[in-house]
Amino acid sequence: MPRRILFISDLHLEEGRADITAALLAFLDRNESACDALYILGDLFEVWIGDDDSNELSARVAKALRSFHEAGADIFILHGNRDFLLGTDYAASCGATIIPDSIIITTPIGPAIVLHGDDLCSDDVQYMQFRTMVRQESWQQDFLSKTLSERRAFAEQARRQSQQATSIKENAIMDVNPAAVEQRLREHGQTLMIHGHTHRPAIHEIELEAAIDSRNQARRVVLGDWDSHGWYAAIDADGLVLEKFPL
Ligand SMILES: [Mn+2]
Repeated sequence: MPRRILFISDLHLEEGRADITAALLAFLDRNESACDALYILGDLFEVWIGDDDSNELSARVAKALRSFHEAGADIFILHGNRDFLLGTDYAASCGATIIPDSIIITTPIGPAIVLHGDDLCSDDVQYMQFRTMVRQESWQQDFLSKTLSERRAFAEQARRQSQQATSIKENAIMDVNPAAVEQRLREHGQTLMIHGHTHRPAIHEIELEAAIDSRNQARRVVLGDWDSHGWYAAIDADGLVLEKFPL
């Protein structure tokens, strides 16, 4: 049983944001040897076009994660909607294991379901179609067989289209669908959910429509994106906290 678990997501690391990379390295330093497991719940990187696209940023991050792992923490990486192509080669270089979306984990306060959260935004039909396409093994194999410059061009175009679409979509569509949340909890028989993606950090106490495992309430923890602040959730025997710190 891990004694202290940390959760982060949505760092959106990129060359142009050296401050966020520095904040991650400092965060790892502060928590080294004081953490048994680190869960990265998606969008560690702003863009990921394949493990063969090696660069200074990914090498630095891998080195820092690896030494964090060697100091005693298991590291788990879950795919986000931006870095879903992050592969087992890169994860291995980080001393990390890739875990599937909506997996149940053990924590000092009981089991929890962890996920990126993008597939809870089910009102965004257009995005859900895109997600289904790019999560297919065949699509990914085809994409990864293209040259790096072809992949870069595709990623840039997808990003522009997503930004345009996001600016005209209603605010509510961009958040999770409450029925999808309860359904996901019920499918897995869980009453604690931790995710990122929406950039709306909060701890939500949910009154369930119908009891799950004889409980009428569930808790949904939303991690924050790293921008002006870094965000993390921590669980130990004393409970769960959601914290932020200035970058
Ligand atoms: Mn995301």
